[in-house]
Amino acid sequence: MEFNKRVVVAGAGKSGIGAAKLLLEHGAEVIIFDQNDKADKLEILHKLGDYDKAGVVVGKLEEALLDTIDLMVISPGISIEAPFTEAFRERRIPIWSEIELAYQMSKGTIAAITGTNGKTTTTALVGEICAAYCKSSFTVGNIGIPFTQIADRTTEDSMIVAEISSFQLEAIVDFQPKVSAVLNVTPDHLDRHHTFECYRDTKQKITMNQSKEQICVLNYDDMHTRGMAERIPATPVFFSRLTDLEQGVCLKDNQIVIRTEKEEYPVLFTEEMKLLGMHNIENYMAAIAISYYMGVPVEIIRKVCMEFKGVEHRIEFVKTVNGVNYYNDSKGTNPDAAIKGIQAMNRPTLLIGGGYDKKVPFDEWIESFDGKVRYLLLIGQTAETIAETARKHGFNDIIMKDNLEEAVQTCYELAEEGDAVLLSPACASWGQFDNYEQRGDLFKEYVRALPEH
Ligand code: UMA
Repeated sequence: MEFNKRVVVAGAGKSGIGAAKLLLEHGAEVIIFDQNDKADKLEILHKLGDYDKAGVVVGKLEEALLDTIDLMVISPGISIEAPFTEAFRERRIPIWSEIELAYQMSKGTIAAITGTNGKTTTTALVGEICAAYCKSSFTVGNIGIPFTQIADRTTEDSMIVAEISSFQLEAIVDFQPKVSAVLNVTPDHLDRHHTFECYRDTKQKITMNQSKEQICVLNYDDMHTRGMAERIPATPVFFSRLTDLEQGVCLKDNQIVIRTEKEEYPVLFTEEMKLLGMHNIENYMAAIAISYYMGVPVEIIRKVCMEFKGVEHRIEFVKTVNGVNYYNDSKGTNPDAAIKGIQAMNRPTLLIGGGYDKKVPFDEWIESFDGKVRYLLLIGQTAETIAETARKHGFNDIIMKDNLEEAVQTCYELAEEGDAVLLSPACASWGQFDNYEQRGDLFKEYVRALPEH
């Protein structure tokens, strides 16, 4: 497909590079624009490859340049309300999110999964299920591989499983998955979406272009996603851990079953799952519903569910040192996810938290400590706010640290045999790290270097 347009790609991260390369490959002229004035232009050009229709601008974009621009493709990390986007709107230049571009340029059917928590685990599981069924299957999106990066490799038979964040949904236009899913909605990213209602409605956009023949999988146990069923154009399919549903995916004597209008299909017993925690039962249920409606046979779904081992950085066991278990939950980037992390601990815990400030409250996270947390070690921008909240709730065993390495060292010195040390920050990593993966990798590196006495 030829794409003879002049395009500004905003953001020179993974998704910006993926989008720019895809556009260049299809004949577009691309200016990649990054607001970071320290970004290395040559390095960005090098990442783009050998195309003479590529240009790079860093810092500020001259408005005069926009007169010849047909489209802007925006990276998820950049808000659609960023001041520089105004000049595009004034000129009526369409703004597409990176996943919209990927959708326009790809073939095959899409399962798109969003929600505040559990989306990476659910996406990874659906991805493995689809890969066991379909030779041409791809697992992409917020999980780490930009959708644009693989768009050219898709065919009519491809199955694309995409983890979709609220950021990626801000600027979709026609994006239309065969099966969408909203797993749950709790406050997150309010610095970007302002109010909880805006955040919830942005999540709901995942289904906005679907038709009645297409499916939206929703969590019956979450009042916000349950409520979406009445507002969406797709056919809703519920999953529920707490209610025996007439139709949908639910539990029957500890066994996850799929109930359709005509049949009931047993899939697997919860004891057969390798991942622990109630939230993972929900993730499996959602993944089972999504895969079933993507057309994967139940036997394949069952087999992959039984083998699935989970994802890195999510309550990931790292090592035992001097009888102390260390866990990496760097993906606990909001209070709700971090609550799941602390709930999964069955030992006295030294908890490392804090990071970038997304302006969300920490009260429920502190309340979930439930006498389990021996010390709370705080790092990053939110350290002081979390400490204040903790004291308000009567929790005073707080230690402030300058960085993650020092926090790990202090845990090592204070932990006693039989304890757990958990990195589950309840905050995004930005400010101190590039992303949660880097934070988790460094944590594991520090832990692996700790000596036994
Ligand atoms: N930049 C600007 N202006 C801004 C912000 C950023 O110019 O206002 C520039 C930065 O200088 C940088 C580039 O944009 O060069 C970074 O772009 P990006 O932040 O969109 O990051 P990518 O590398 O493209 O990664 C993005 C997702 N990042 C975010 O949404 C923040 C990755 O999700 C995703 O894996 C990747 O696309 C592939 O699809 C990460 C994430 O943190 C895991 N997601 C959030 C979360 O899970 O909570 C939503």
